[in-house]
Amino acid sequence: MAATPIAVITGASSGIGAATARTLAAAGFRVVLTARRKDRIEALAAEITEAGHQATAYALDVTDRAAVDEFATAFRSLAVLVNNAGGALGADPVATGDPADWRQMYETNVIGTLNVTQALLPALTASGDGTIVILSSTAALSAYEGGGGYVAAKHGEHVLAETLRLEIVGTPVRVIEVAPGMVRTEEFATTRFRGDTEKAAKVYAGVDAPLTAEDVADTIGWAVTRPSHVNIDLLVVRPRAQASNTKVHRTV
Ligand code: 8X3
Repeated sequence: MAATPIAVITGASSGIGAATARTLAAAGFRVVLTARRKDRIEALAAEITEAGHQATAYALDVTDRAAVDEFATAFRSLAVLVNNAGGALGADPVATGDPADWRQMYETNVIGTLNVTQALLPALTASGDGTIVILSSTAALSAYEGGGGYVAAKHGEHVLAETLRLEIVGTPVRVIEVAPGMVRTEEFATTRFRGDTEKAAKVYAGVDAPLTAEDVADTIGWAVTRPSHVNIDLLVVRPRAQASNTKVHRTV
């Protein structure tokens, strides 16, 4: 019997990462959940296991290269890596944005993805049929006022995906970028506004209906389960009420 293919998901403690873990587990992958918050990924792994699927949890900070390298030693062969860890900090204009925020966003979104991808690329290649998913954002494709360091970091992640695809063509690994627009998750906007739930709620005010984490997980699951020779280079997914980063239909 062939071994169950393994999928590693970073940032699996909540939102799109957690939903993707559930989706890929249901699709037949043994999912390895990573995030900094061990209690959360352990609870999710238990939930997935109880549902009759295979899941394990491994506490990991993607910006800690030594820890990422240590984690990678567990894999000789890997089918799927979903680089989901990342996020936004602040919505200040360029004129007043905090360089520390910019640096941190570059560190988590770009260097985090680079660390995990570099460390697991040998195992993805060794599988003979590997898939790397990079969760960027529509912020990776065009700018918006107040997007600042997040837009810059996500553009960096987009370029990482494009460049890697060019460099590894001819190897049995595909690179899929999924770029979601407005997604309402438990934490994204609250983290961006440092716990200010009122400001966070305004992001989605009057929007019928923002994407959910499950909507995005569904697109990831679809892209990952296409036949091996089909590479979904870039998948942009937005709610119907959002026509661009700056054109959102609101009822209030
Ligand atoms: C999330 C989309 O519009 O907040 O990546 O940049 S947005």
